[in-house]
This record gives sequence, structure tokens and C-alpha cells, in this order.
Amino acid sequence: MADIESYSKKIGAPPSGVKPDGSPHYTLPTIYDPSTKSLITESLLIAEYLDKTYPDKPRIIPDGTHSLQRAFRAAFEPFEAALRPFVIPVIHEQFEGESKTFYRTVLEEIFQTKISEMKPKGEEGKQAWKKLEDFYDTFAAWYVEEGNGPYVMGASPCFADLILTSRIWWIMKVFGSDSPQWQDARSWSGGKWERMLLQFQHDYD
Ligand SMILES: N[C@@H](CCC(=O)N[C@@H](CS)C(=O)NCC(=O)O)C(=O)O
Repeated sequence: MADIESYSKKIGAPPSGVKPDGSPHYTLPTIYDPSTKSLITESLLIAEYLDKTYPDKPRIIPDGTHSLQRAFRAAFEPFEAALRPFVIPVIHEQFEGESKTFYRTVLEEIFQTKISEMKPKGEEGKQAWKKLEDFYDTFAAWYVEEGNGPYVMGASPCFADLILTSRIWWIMKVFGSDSPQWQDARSWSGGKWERMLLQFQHDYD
């Protein structure tokens, strides 16, 4: 964590955005493609690059769906914002040494709250967690079953599916597969998201 900025600068990787103070924000993932000698940072830009450079491989942003994928991602942001106060304190505990200090400093600056006070507690906490499930139920309602597969476009996954399943996977990884948080999340929308995650792993591992 603490080395992302200096290492990105060293290899010439661009920032993915700006910090609240206006300075460049260097993040991962970054990829280097030796066949085109390209460095790309930021998940969506990486997906766009891979689709464009390797059009004969499975496409993650099929033609004509570019705007929809971006809209999906924008619609997902409020969920992401609501999940962060729950996951950040747990991720912080999993870091060690310099990265732990760095993570705390950056996140406390961004959220203007101490990490120890970030997690919503009591009744408010219960409702805030329930809101996460409601978000996913809304997304589930956008998946019109067309009989040819579990993904939003049918048989093949696209970027929108990856956004949703990767966050479900993240909840499992951050809290642990025995945690009450994961036991709850895997049941959201009648288990749809866990099934999609398993299907995705089955199809692409
Ligand atoms: N929008 C970016 C977000 C990437 C992001 O937040 N990455 C985190 C790690 S998962 C990071 O590099 N954080 C470093 C920091 O904030 O200093 C993307 O999708 O690539």
C-alpha cells in the first residue's frame, strides 16, 4: 500500500484519479502488456484496453454496451460507499507495518473519521448493513431472466457482472468464509450472487 505511489511513478504508470486535495491518486490494479509495451491503470480502462487489443478473446464490454457498462458502474457507487465503513476497519487490521499506518492515514483523511469510529454500530449499524442487501436486491431486479444464462446479458459475463460478483467475493475474503457477514451476503437475493460467483469461477478458472 505504502509503495503504490512511488512504484507507479518509478515504472511510469499513470494515476487513476485525484485525491481530495487535488493531487494525483495512484492506485492498483495496473497492468503492463509486454506485447504492446503498454502500461494501463484503472479497472475499466484495463478492461477496455484488453477488449480492444485482443478482440478475438471473450469480450468483457461487448460492442454497443459501453455506455451501459459505465452507467452500471456509476449506479454501483452508492453501494460501494455504503460498504466501505464496514470493510475498511477490517482490512486495516489485516495490514501490517508501514502499509497499516499508510492505509489508516489515507483513509482517515479521505473519510475525515478515525478508523476506529468508522463502523456503523447498534441499530444504525444493523440498518446500514440491511441497506447493502437492498442495493443488491435492486440490482437483481435488473437481471431479466432470458433463459440463456445467469449473467445480465445472458450466457456470457460482462463488466457489470464482474462489478457485482467481485464485491460479493470481496465480502467473503475480507470477513472470511465463516463470518456472519458472509453467511448473510451469500443469501442475498435468494443466493443469486453466490451462484453467479460459483458459475463464473467454474466457467473461467
Ligand atoms: N477506480 C480504481 C480504484 C482502484 C483502487 O482504489 N485501488 C486500491 C487498491 S484495491 C488502491 O490502489 N489504493 C491505494 C491508495 O488509495 O492509496 C480502479 O477500479 O482501478
